Amino acid sequence: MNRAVVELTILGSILCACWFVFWLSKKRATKPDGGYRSRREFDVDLETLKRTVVHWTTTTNHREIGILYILFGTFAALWGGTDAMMMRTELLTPNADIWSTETYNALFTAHGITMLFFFVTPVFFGIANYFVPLLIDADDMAFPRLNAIGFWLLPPSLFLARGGLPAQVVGQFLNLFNIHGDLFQFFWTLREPELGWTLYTPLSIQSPNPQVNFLILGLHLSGIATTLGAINFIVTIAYERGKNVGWENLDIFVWNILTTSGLILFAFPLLGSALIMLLLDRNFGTTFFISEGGDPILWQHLFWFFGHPEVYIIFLPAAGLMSFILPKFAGRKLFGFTFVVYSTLAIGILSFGVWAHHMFTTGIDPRIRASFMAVSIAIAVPSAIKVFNWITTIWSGNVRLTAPMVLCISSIGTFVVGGVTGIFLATIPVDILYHGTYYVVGHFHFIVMGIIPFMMIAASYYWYPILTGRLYDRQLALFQSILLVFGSVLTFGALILMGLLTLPRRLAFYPPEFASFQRIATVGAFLIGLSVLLWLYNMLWSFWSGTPVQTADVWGLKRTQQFTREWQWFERRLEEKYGIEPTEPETTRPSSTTVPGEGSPTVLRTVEPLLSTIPRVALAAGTGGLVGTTLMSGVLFTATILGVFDLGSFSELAELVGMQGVAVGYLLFLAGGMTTWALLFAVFAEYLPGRPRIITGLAYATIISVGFALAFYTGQTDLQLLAYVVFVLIAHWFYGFGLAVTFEYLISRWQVKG
Ligand code: HEM
Ligand SMILES: [Cu+2]
Repeated sequence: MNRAVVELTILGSILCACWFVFWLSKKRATKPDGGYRSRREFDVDLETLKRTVVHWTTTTNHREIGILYILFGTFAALWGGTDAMMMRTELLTPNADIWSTETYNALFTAHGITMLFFFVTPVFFGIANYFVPLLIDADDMAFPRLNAIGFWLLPPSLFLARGGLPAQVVGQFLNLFNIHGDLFQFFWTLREPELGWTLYTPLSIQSPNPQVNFLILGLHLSGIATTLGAINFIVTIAYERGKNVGWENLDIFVWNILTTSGLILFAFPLLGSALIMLLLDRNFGTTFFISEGGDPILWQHLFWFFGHPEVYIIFLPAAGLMSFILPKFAGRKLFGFTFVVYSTLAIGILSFGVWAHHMFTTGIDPRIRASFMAVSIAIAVPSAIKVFNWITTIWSGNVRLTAPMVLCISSIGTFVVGGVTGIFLATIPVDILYHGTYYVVGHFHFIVMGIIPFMMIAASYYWYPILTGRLYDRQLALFQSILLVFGSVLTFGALILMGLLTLPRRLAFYPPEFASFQRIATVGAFLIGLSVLLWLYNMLWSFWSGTPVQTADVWGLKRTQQFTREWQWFERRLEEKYGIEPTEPETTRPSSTTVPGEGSPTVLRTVEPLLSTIPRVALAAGTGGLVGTTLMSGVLFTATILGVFDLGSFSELAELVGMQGVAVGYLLFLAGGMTTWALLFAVFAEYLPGRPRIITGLAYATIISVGFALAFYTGQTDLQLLAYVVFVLIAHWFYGFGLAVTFEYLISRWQVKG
């Protein structure tokens, strides 16, 4: 199949559908008097169109540039996502029969580059552009025009980086109309590069595809754009803070953007230099990265000196959003705020000292390797500090399960999986085994998918009222979030499992025994795709048709004193523009306190009484079980003497655990009666019929006697069988009686609600 045409068609169709949803929702949006708009109100005249275009292309307002960034990043995500879906489609079958192997190579290269450079950082820059000035009480960014330049460099760099694809399609159209000639040579020679996002030398030097040069230039340009943005954020946060905003009360998201910008400032210029060296090697005969006169490994050092900090450049803003949004729905402020800030700064510094963990298998000096292993494992500590603080925030909070909260909680889980698999990979022996396998792909996708887009989507829901003045469809959002989490765990969980079986990555084909794993991963990926489309639909449709906000305190943040500056700004604006008066909540409580019984009702406080009862309930059940089994044993012995029950069958119980003997079997029986069955009774007694509890005990015993009768049946027939069944039943009733009565007595004596 012709991938270039297919890909552009898919992308084009998604964009057209987006436009259609947007248009339709506008048309359907009711007017204040309840009626629909007339057709005339829709027609846009040329003048307005021109004005809008000029306005949006020349704006220097931080909020508008923020929106442009977000739109650009979303477009890139759809493009990179289409690449991902096409890869997963190829991997449905063991052979490379849907696309060619070359196409697959081009797909993962384009996917990685588009996602990392053109999706993640632009979207985070967009969010930061919009909200950082509001959060620090600044009028705008420090350099508004630089801000605009930073954004407008991005579309040309994306075009340079991915121009191979449209060029290929144009070439095919020219062929269709039989147009040839030197002038158009360009369209037949450009192909999407097949190098991997790491552009490893010597392959990237030897590749004859001229598109590689454009890719290098595009990446260089995007690096300049990113560095400009970072400088702007640093200066804005340092110098543009309002009167009441000091370093001590800077919001956590702002801290993260500041650290990220610092990392960018040191990492991206280095990438820029390395890219220029690569360009010189390719076109002007220098030998930086060539074996004769240079060293291909040098590229890896330079690239990963940028590349590892890049990992944190894309992760830290997501961590900032988590630390920012999670407390709002946990009803208490972030636990251990200062620790989270210091952990962010520590990550920022340590991230420059671990790059060689990507090069453990290149034959570098083992002593150097060992020290890089140590630092790589150490960097897990600040990340773990964050995780513990997030968990504690939830633990001591009063959780509201909104869509953003579902995404926050899930992200903690996926981040832990991504992080822990990363610590394994940082260990040299493990890395030697799993380097270049799906284990690596699974590991990093648990992060690049499992926290980065999750948190972007959480933020899009959380701030949607500020961005649009309307509410999104909350039901759909909840469904979409759960689907996204489910799809991600399915896809990338399957990848980790295939990786454990050491399936090599970056290949369009694989041994047939991996087919079911691969199919599961593809199904999961399509679920992710579907959920992203649902998100897009929700965002676009609610833009015109969502319920307009009636109050600035959409999330009830005032109640827990977390009505942060961006919402205060929104409140002022609603009042100025629409005369919506600020609201006051009926009750407020501090967002955290050490006084017991005050502050938000916590998970801890609801769980605590339960926790303290568990040991006593268990003890009561165990004692009840002992009394019950003792009574039951009496009946069983009687039955044995009468010849309707065979004590020998206890030895079968012993064989189950690999031992022998009737006595061992009997002890096991006793233990089971005191633990498993007794505890099950304690848990489910509530749901069984019958009061007082003796009846419940008898009902329970009757149910479990069926299993016993089957398990201990030794071929009795006729009357003997009847007697066997009757004895089993009576034995169990004794058990149930002893259990229930003892249990009831003990828990009422200890005054536990059982
Ligand atoms: C819809 C969700 C996604 C799916 C189904 C997906 C799928 C894939 C697949 C199949 C590969 C190639 C594996 C191989 O053969 O080696 C890959 C590689 C990669 N993906 Fe994703 N991906 C997704 C989202 C993302 C996101 C959100 C990012 C970054 C923010 C990302 C970054 C990367 C990178 C950097 C590579 C490595 C490319 C290379 O080997 O050069 N992916 N992905
Ligand atoms: Cu790294």
